[in-house]
Amino acid sequence: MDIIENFETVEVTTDLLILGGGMAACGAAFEAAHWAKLNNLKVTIVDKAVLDRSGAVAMGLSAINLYIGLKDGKNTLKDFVKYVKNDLMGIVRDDLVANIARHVDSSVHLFEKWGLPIWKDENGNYINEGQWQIMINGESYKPIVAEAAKNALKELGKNGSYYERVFITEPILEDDRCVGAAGFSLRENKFYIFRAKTVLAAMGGAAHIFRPRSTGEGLGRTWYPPFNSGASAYFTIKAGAEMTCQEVRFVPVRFKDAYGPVGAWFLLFNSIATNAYGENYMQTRSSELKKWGPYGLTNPTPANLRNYLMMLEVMEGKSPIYMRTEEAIKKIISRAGDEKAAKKKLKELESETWEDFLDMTISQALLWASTNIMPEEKPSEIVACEPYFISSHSGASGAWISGPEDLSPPEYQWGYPHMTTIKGLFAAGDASGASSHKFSSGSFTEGRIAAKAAISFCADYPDMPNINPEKIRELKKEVFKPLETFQIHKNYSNDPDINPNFIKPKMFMFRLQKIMDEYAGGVSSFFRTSKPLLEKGFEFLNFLREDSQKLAAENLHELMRCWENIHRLWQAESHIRTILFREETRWPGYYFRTDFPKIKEEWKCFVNCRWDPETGEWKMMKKEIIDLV
Ligand code: SFD
Ligand code: AMP
Repeated sequence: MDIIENFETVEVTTDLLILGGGMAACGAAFEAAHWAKLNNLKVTIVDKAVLDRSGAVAMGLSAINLYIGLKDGKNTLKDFVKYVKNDLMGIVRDDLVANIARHVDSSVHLFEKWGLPIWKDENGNYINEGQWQIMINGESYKPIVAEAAKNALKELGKNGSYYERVFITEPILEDDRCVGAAGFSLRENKFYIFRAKTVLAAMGGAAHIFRPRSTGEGLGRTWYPPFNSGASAYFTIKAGAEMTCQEVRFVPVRFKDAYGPVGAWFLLFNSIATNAYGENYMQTRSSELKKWGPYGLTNPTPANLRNYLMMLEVMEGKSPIYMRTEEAIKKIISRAGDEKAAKKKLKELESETWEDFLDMTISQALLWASTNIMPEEKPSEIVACEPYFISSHSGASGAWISGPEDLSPPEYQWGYPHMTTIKGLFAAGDASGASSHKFSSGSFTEGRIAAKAAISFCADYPDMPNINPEKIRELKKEVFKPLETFQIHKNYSNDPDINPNFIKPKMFMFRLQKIMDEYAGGVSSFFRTSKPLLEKGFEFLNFLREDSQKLAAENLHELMRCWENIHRLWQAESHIRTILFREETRWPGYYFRTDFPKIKEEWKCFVNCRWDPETGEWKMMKKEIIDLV
């Protein structure tokens, strides 16, 4: 009997299908429920995990990194757009950044209403970490937001539903329109076909494409969650959508080995980082910034240039690099007043600094405890980590989406806001590109904007599309093929992981990471790459693509791992192709093209790419940057 016969095919029909259960997806469900109720439409959300603790906010967060504060006149949208554009070295869509920013405050107010504790001063105002970031007690951030999304769906009665532990593998297209998705349950023998009038991709970014610093004993510890594995990029690429900024990966600077974020230290506690000899490299190397166009000379220095100055120190042998926590705390305490006030302040700081990690990167607190680090006494090492694909922080890779009618120039507007170039397919959060710095709040907000537009798409296209049954049979075969491969060949060797007839997903992932690390400028290559290296890496990637046909899974969990790695492979391929195409170095602290070591005016443009589902060919394109501010 064929393995697939063991799997029941479950067909779900809905109007709006939301893929993913993270910040963008929860925002989408919340907003869609309102409009769906008015139009008697169905909304369905599908997450590979459990909404309460899935995605990048699973562990919680200690700050909301995008809050404009429009009602208090704290900031202007124009200032924010300028800030984001500068941080990305000129490469952003002003229309998208502004569209998210003009709505984000209302999302933050909702979070507070739903019970998220936001730090306040004695006058009841939010406490800022930096100009755009506000502090929260955020260990329960995700359950709070997920509860609101689920409650909103409940309001729809039988028209609102969510599926958890269902892994989405493939888009389904009919006549150039996205009409659904295929997936499988991680707990039951069920194959899912979701048929929809419109689909919103919100399956997050991608980790574990480059070899992480944490290997061996530390494997699985990354900054971005290892369970975000490139599903959004894969889904939109495979649907034939135009992608943008696939070269703009994000290299975060983090506390070494446990990946604790640095923002609170730099912005709230005003710490500095130094090399091993106590030199503040942001000062000693400031002349380097002049080489990087107007971007290097503005305040704050773009994230990638902050990285770059640190990387230069490391390459000169001046590491370890330290976050000078002890100096920062000393300075704050010295301003406290008398001895009693100083003691009180120290206690306060002690709890704030530990909570910063306990709220979002618990392992960093564990590492501090296990290595006898008390931040008030001893500095902590920081490093530039392996690259990630995340457009919601200071990266930008994702689908090329239509902008809002009232803000976007015609070149950036072809239909419903936040719809990709494929009819009926929308994208938000890490899934949509060129609108960085949205973070948790902006991703939730973008989900809301995209879902509202997707609901109006349903109203304009009221007929439910059909899916060819032959296509469903083919998809089912394809999805479960790794289970079959394992069953056919498992008795050839004694070790289930080693067999000449197949490759297990873990080994596959290691090979992908090695290629990316050594040829596309990962940690071991000091983030440097070049045409010859990329071309060689591409050759190996082609072998890996051939071997993806031989992926084997012993059980449903491993089947998910197989598909995660196929998704990663496509993210990796689009990345290599795009880095190769852009013949300059624009973000030296993200990757450095040694053969084109400078920033060039002629490359002040987006690089977009598209995989054609008809021909299987890739096309690379330059797209104009149209500045609105
Ligand atoms: O400072 C499938 N982020 C921070 N944002 C902030 O606002 N403040 C902070 O303090 C932040 N910090 C931070 C952050 C992230 C992490 C990991 C840490 C620290 C340690 C960034 C935000 O979290 C991020 O911007 C948003 O969460 C992005 O939202 P979205 O919706 O694009 O992605 P998601 O939340 O990760 O959700 C993805 C969902 O997709 C599911 N999924 N479902 C079905 N099938 C598949 N094949 C799927 N693949 C994935 C996931 O399960 C998940 O539900 S600081 O360090 O930056
Ligand atoms: P991180 O902890 O690095 O994810 O950063 C959290 C927030 O602080 C993000 O909005 C970053 O852009 C910002 N940030 C982090 N470090 C700095 C810095 N040195 N200068 C300015 N902004 C920073």
